[in-house]
Amino acid sequence: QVDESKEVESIVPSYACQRRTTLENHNTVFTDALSLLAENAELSDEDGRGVAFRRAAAVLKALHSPVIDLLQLRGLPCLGGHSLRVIKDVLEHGASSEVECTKQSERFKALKVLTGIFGVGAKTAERWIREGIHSLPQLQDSAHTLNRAQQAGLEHYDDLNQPVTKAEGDAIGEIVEKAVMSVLPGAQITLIGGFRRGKLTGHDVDFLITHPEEGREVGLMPKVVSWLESKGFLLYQKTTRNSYLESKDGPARPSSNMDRFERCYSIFKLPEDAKEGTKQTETLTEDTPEDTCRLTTPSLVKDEGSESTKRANLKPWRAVRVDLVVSPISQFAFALLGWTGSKLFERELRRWAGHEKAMSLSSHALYDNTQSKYLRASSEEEIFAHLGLEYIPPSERNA
Ligand code: DGT
Ligand code: MG
Repeated sequence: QVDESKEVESIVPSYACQRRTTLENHNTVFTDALSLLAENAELSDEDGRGVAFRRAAAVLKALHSPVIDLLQLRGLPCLGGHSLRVIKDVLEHGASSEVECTKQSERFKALKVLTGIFGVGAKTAERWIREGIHSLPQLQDSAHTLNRAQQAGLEHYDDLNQPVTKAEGDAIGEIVEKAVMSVLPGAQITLIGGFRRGKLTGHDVDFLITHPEEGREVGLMPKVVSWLESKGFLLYQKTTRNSYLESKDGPARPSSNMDRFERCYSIFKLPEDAKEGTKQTETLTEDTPEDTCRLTTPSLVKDEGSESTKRANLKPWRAVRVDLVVSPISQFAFALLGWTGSKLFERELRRWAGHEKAMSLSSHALYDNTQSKYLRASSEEEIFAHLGLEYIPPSERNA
């Protein structure tokens, strides 16, 4: 008996970064349920519970067949009592009562609507809900002054809540490449985030920019942003020095060459014809009635269904969230690994590094606490090797 459970456990190792998780998920009915509870926990400032549900979902995503019996789960890691109850409920009744209840709760619905605004986090949404604001019209009627990001988020609410396709991501890639090449020839642009993992849609498009000569990337971001702005491609942008290092997950103290790490959160104005251009080169034009789709999607922000709203939505462009990150070449491999995701895969990599190897991993560096030194790497493969992990390619990091 004991041996048998050990056998199963060795098949599914407990850290997500030790497993290969493709996009082929045989257990979506369970993972959707667990992900929704994770989301609800995260929106309710219960990160611990959130991670527990995410880990449970990730284990089911890594299985090679659908779960049809609880006995199949014997010996699997990361499945706590609560997650098992949810899975059992789904197995027995086709749905989890807790999930259905959460989905229908006014609080969850309001949190979803409000955090659906770019620039609004769980804390802000929570505060508004306490004041009785549950919807976008209520927010607009309230006396709240929104910051610049939130104003842009509200203005482009419908577009930003519509998934970004790979074709749109590629079209934006071409624009970003043009911008970067005209301000720094020789620079390199890499698509990161979910699209690098092979996802077909995403909530944004993420790019990592570097230059093969260390130091040449300094000052690049403002130039790229100016170029994009001058061509009318940006509806909103905020450039920051990466503050991730100061968070609890980063290494204790950044070394001086880390100060260059810059990030730009933006909202792109993607012309419809730019998108069509990429589509044609990829698959020949497949006539997706995207404008029609947008027409029938009722705008939550504006006066629903009025003729003027419909006309306003018939615009020749669409708003898309785009994140740009610039990294010096010496940190490129760490940035690439850190920004490819998934979020859980990243979290598990850092947990593995800290708990199993006494190392601190960030998107900038890997520090070995035992040897008291930084470990260099010029490829993701080298970082996995430093960590004593088998290399997992991006398409298998979909934990
Ligand atoms: P999506 O966009 O919904 O398809 O999903 P992803 O996987 O592209 O997620 P996204 O765009 O939020 O972030 C991409 C990856 O970048 C994510 O897996 C973790 C990482 N990441 C996000 N924000 C930060 C940050 O502030 N600092 C660092 N170091 N990494 C971040
Ligand atoms: Mg993304």
